[in-house]
Amino acid sequence: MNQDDKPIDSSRRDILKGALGTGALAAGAASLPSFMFPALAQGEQLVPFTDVPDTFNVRPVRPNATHYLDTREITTYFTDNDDFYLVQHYGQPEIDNDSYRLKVTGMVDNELEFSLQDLMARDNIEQQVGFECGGNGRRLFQGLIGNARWRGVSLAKILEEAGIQDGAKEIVFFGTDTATETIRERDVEKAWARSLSVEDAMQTDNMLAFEMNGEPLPHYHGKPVRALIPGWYGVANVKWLNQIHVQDTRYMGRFMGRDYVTLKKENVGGVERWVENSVTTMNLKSSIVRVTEMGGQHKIQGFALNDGTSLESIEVKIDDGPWERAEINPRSTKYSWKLFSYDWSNATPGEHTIVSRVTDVNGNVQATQEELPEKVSYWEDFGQFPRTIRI
Ligand SMILES: Nc1nc2c(c(=O)[nH]1)N[C@H]1C(S)=C(S)[C@@H](COP(=O)(O)O)O[C@H]1N2
Ligand SMILES: [Mo]
Repeated sequence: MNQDDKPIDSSRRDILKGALGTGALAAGAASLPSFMFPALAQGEQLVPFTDVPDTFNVRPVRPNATHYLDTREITTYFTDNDDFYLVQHYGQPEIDNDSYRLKVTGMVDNELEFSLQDLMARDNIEQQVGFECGGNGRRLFQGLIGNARWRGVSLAKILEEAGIQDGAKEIVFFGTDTATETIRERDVEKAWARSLSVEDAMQTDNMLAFEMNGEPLPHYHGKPVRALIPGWYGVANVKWLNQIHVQDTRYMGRFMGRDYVTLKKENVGGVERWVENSVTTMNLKSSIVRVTEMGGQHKIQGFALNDGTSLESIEVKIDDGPWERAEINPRSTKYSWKLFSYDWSNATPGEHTIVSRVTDVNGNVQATQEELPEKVSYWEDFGQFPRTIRI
């Protein structure tokens, strides 16, 4: 294992949590490079955002509840398993490792069944992958987000072993979690599921993960096995995975066809139309999450996420000033989040508006909210996010 891949000592995070807002001491932090998002050093303070209301409240993890981070507290490259955001729509099923089975069914030459042991015995792969919920956004100050080191096995190799038959179109991933859905006035029992086209499913980086930051996949994150589709919004990463089904029709379940569906105005061959799309790969996005001050020197920090395309730059703009390049954490990998840091010299007392934008190597630039198409619903909130602070 690469030394850089080691999760940061979780005790440091605890220190930081205790220190936030109190200006208390966090030993050793001052010697870390700025892009490490060190815990607050002696004399270092968080500068309060004026756009975060005092009533904004991040609750501790509770069973079956959505959990979001206080992004002002992002100080580690890997998110603690205990603080990594949580979204589940049908609850959090308990699965016994010994009786767990994953089936591969449908239009395959060989239907397969794996125990957890069977999966773990295959060639393992490990990747750093960060992702956000397709419903993440400014209303939660981007809290539905996390970055972790995942271990598992190749999805494509399992599908190859099963042998996808000609004419197959879609791979459906079923979770163990079920709920009663009322559809056209009828109550039906449905398992949580998402699908991918055969082509998307066969991408070599896709994995079935059973470890998160060096620990067995935690219950709330899909124990014992989840799909992990790097570069995609979190909704693709089906937790408590128990069946992979290959079929020749589109899968039209709620989380493909109705929820996690963005409605936006687009030009369709010269005609302005309202278009619906299922959320897929992550849009190019960055956001500022914290500002610190020490000895009059300010630092602006944030993250970027996208579909894995290399980045050209992340820039920061203060008030009506020019775009200035931020430093991107060099330990970033293709699918990790990219933390950035910008040294803000000579910040003047008063109210300021600060914003970041990310540009990829293909010249795509994160747009302002105003430049983006007119949109209904909060899915895919990836426009620039100006923040306000008081120095
Ligand atoms: N089985 C199952 N998998 C699921 C979900 C779910 O409700 N059930 N929610 C999805 C959504 S919308 C997101 S954003 C991610 C969140 O993963 P996390 O809770 O591990 O952060 O899980 C995805 N996988
Ligand atoms: Mo989500």
